[in-house]
Amino acid sequence: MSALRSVSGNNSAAATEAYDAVVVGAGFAGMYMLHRLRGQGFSVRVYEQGGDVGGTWYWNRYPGARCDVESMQYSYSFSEELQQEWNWSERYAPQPEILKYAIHVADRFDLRSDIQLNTRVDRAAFDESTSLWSVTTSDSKTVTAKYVVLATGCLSNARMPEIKGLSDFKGKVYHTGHWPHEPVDFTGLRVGVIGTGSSAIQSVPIIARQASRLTVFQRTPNFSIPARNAPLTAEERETFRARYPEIRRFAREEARNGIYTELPDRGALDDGDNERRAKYEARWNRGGLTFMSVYNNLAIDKAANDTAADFVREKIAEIVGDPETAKLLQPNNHPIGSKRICIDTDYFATFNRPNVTLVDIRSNPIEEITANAVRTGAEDYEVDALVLATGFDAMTGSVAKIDIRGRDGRTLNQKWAEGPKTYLGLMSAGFPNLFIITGPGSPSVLSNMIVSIEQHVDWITDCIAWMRDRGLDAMEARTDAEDKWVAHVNEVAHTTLYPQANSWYMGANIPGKPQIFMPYIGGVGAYRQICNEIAANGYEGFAMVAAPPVQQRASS
Ligand code: N01
Repeated sequence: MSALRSVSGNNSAAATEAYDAVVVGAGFAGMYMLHRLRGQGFSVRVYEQGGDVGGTWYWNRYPGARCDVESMQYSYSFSEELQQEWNWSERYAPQPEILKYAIHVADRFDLRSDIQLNTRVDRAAFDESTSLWSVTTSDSKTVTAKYVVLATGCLSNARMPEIKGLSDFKGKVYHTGHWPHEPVDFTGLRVGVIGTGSSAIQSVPIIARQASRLTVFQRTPNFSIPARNAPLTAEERETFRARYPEIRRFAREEARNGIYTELPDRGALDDGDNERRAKYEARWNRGGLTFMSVYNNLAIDKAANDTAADFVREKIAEIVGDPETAKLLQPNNHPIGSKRICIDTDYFATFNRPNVTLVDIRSNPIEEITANAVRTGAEDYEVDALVLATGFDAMTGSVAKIDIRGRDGRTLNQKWAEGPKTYLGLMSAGFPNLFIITGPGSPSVLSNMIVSIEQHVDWITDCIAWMRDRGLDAMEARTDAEDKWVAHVNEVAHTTLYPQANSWYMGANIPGKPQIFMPYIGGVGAYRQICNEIAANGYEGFAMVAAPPVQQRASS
C-alpha cells in the first residue's frame, strides 16, 4: 500500500499513475494531510492550482492582509519543534510572513516532492467496479486513487461582482482575493474600493495613505474591532511557547472557536450598565476577535447582543469626525458577530482623512461602471483604479468548480443543488472515500481554521489507517446519518442570531445560492468529541465495504 504504483492494463506506455490518495490543494489543510498520510506509509499526490503552497495566503496579497487570529495560535501545533522554532514577528503576522511560514513547512517536512503546483483538479469520478477514483487534472492527465481529499479551502474562490460595464473600465481592476504577485502602487491615483468586508477593512487604511483620492463604495457597514497589532517581543513569544501545552489543549477541547481565551461565565444583562461598559472598554482596548466572548450570550440573545453592538456604534461615532459619515459606518441591519466580525488598524479613522470619501450604495446603488468612473444614481465618481473587495463564493465555491461524480455518475453539484449535505462536514453520501477538510457542516470558518484543519486531518488519517487494518475497500456516509446531521447543524444554527444576517455563512452573498447556514455552530470542542465518539464506535453512521477477495478482483 505504501509505494506509488504505476499500473497498466496492457503494459502500454500510457500507464496510469495510481496513488492511495489524491489531495486537492496545498494550503494548510493539504500540506498537513500529505504529511500525515505519508507518515502512515500511504502514497499521496497533491495538486495545487497556485504557483506555490499556502492556499488562501498565496492568493490574498492585498495591502494590509493579515490573519484575524493571533499568529501564535494561527499556526500548526502538530510539531513541537516547529512551534518552538518559528518566530512570529507580530501579534497578527502579515500575509507575506504567513506565506513564508507555509513555504517553510513545505520545505522542512520535505513535502514538495509529492506536490504538483500550477495544476487544477478538473474532474474526479468514482468507479464502482474498482472502488477507485479517476482524477483528471488541468494538464490533461488522469490518475487513480483510492481516496480523494478535498483540501480546497473555504474562502478561495474569489467572486467578481456582476456590475454593468465592469469590463469597459479602462483602468486596472484588482480583486482582493486574487491580488497580483508584483507590487501594486496606488501613489497619485484615484482609487475606488467596492465592498466593506474584512478585506476592504484591512486594505482601505493602507490604500488611503497611497492614493491621491480614495472612494469607498459601501453597501453594508460592518462591525470592526481594533486589532491592536504590535511587534511580538522575544519574551512574549517565550512566555507563550512555555504555555503551549495548555493553550493548544484548550483551543482543541474547550474553546468554541479554537482560540485560547477566557470563557465568560455570565450574560451581558447580568451586569449593570457601568460594569458592562467597563468590560467592553477593556476588550476594545485589548483588541481582536475575543471582543465577542466578553459575555456568554452575545450570539444567542438579541437584547444582550444590542449592548455590544451599541458600544461599537458609539465608538464609531467617537472616532469619525463627520457625523453623517459616522452614521453611515454604523452597522444597523445585523446583530454584531452574526457576520464575521472584522479586525482593523485605523479603519474608521481613515474616513477622517481629507482624501477619503464614503459613498452609500445602499441608498444609491451602483448603476454601472464607465470607462473612468463608478456611476451611482446621484453621481459619477471618477477613478483610475478599482479594487473589488467583494468576497468569495465561500465554503462550497471551490468544490463546485470540480466535476465530482460519485455513485451512478451523480455529481456533487447535483446533490448539493439545494445546499450542501454532509455527515459531520467530512463526507457526503453517494461519494465513497471522498473526504472534505473543514467542509460545510463542520465548525470550519467559525473557528481558528488551523485547529479545525488539524482535527479533520487527524480524523481522516486515523480512519484511512483503520480501514487498511481491516481490509476495507470503501467507506461512505449513510443517508440517514447525513440527514440527521444536516438537521442538527440547521437546528443549532437557529438557536443563535447568526441566521439573521445576510452573510456568506448563509450563502447570501451569491445571487441564486441556496440560503442555508453552512458551518456547524456547536463549538469545536463539542464537535471534536462527537467525531471521536463516532470513530470509537466503529465509524457509526458510515457504511463500510470490504475489499473483494483477490481472485474476484482480478477477474472483474
Ligand atoms: O468578503 P465579504 P471579504 N456591489 O463577503 C460587498 C475572511 N477574511 O473578502 O455585505 C457592491 O465579507 C459586500 O456587501 P454586502 C473573513 O472570514 C479573513 O471582505 O453583500 N458591493 C461586502 O461589503 C471574511 O469574513 C481575513 O452588502 C458588493 C463586501 O463586498 C471573509 O474572508 C482577511 C457587491 C464583501 O465582503 C470574506 O471577507 C480578509 C456588489 N455587487 C478576509 N458584492 C483574515 O484576517 C459584494 N459586495 C484571515
